[in-house]
Amino acid sequence: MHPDHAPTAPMTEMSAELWNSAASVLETNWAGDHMVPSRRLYPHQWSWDTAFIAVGLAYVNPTRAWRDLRSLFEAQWPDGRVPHIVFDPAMAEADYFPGPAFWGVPSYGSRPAHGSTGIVQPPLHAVAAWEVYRRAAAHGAASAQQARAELEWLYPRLVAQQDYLTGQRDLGGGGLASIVHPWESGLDNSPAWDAALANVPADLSLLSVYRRRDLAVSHAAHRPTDTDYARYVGLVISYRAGDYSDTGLLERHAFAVECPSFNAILGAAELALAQIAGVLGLGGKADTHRERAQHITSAIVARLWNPETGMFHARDVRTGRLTAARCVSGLVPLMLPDLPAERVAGVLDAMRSERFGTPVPSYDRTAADFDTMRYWRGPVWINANWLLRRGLMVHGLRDEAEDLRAAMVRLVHRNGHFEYFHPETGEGLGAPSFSWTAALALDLLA
Ligand code: 9WN
Repeated sequence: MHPDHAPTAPMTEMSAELWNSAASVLETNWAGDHMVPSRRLYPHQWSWDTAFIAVGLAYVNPTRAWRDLRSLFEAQWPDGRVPHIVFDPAMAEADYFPGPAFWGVPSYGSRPAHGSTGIVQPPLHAVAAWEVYRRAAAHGAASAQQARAELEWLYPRLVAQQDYLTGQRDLGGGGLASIVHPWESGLDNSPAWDAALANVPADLSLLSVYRRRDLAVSHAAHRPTDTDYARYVGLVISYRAGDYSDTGLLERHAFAVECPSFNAILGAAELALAQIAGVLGLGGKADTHRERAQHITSAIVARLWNPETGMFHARDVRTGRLTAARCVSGLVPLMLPDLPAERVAGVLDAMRSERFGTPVPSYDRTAADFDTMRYWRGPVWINANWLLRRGLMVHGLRDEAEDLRAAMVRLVHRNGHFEYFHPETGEGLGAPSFSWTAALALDLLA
C-alpha cells in the first residue's frame, strides 16, 4: 500500500490490518489489464465485479480502476451490450465452464480478448466510474485530470449500455430490462428465479457432455446444483441458437424475468450518468438521465411491488406473475432516491424483520428452504449489503447505515476476504481472496 493512499481518518490496528490484507488481495488478483474475481474459481474478467472492484481501487490504485473499466468496455458489443465475462486469451478453455468456445462469440471492439459471453450483468459501472472520479482529486492534480479524460471516454459507452438494456431488453414493454439468464442477475441460484426456472427444461445429460469446472475448485454444497446447471447450460444454448438476438426472444426462449435489483441498479446508473454529464458540461443530457431514472423507479414500483409482502419481487415476464420468494434483490430498490416514502418504509420493515436482519442474508432466514451454505440461497454477500448500505444513506438513515457498515467490516476482518459468508456463524464460504469483498472492504474502511 502506498502511504498516500491510506484513509485520512486515524485507523485502529484492526482496520489497518484489514486495509492491508484487502489491498494485497487486489494486488494478487490483478492480471495485467484487468482484475479477476478469484484466481482459481473465476480466472477471467466479470462485468459487475469490475464495478465493485473499481470502487475499492479508487483508494489504492485509481489508474488500475480506470484500466479495468476500460478493458471491460473495450469488449462492448456493437449493440451496446457489455458482456458478463470477457475471456482472457492467456487462460485455457478448461479453466472455466462455460468457456469461450462454448459461447462462440467473436471478439468485438479493440480488446485483444478471447471473445466474451453473450449475456449481461447489472450495469453498475456508471456508479463505479462516478465513485472513482469523486476520489481522484485526493490523489493529486494528474489523477483528477486522468479521471476527467476517462469519464469522457466512458460516457458514450455507458449510455450505449443503458440504451441496450432499456431498448432491446425491455421484453415486457413496461419500462424495465428483462434478464434472460439467471447469471445476468449476478445472483445466480437465487430462489427469486425458482418459479420461472420451473418452465425451463433441465436436461441433465448436457452435464455428461460438458464438465462443471466450479466443482473441481469449490465445495458442491456451496454451489448451484446440477439441475440448476443443466438449466443454465440449456438457456445459453437457446440464446446462442438465435445469435444472442433479442428480437422475438419471448417466443423462443424459456426465461425472461424483471429483477428488482438489476433494475434498481439500472436506475441508479442513470443518476450517476446525470452527475457525469454535469461534469462533462452536458447539462441537457443530465436532465434526460434524471428523467430516465424517474421512469425506471416508477416502473419498478408499478410492476414489482407486492403489497402483501411489503417488498419487491421478481416478475416472470412470460406469465406476468411475481415470484413468492422474498430475496435480498427485493430490498435493493432502496438505492433509488425517488422511491415513494411508503415503499421505503416497507423495504425497511422487511430488512429489520427476522426474515433478514444485519448483515442481510441473500434469502429470507425464515423460509423453509433457507440454505446457510448454498450461494445465493442464504449466505451473506458483501456486495449486496454494500448496495443496501448505499440505500440507507440515500434515505438519510445514517445510524442504520453505520451499523451495517460495522457489521460488514467485522465479518470480513474475522473471517477473511471470502466470496460469501455463513449467515449464522460468519464462516467464510466459496472462494477465498475474492476481489469485490476486498475492494468493498477498502470503501467501508475509508
Ligand atoms: C457466473 C464472478 C461471478 C459473479 C456472480 C456470481 C458468480 C458465476 C459463476 O461469480 O457467478 O457468472 O460461475 O458462478 O454469482 O455474481 O459476478 O465473481
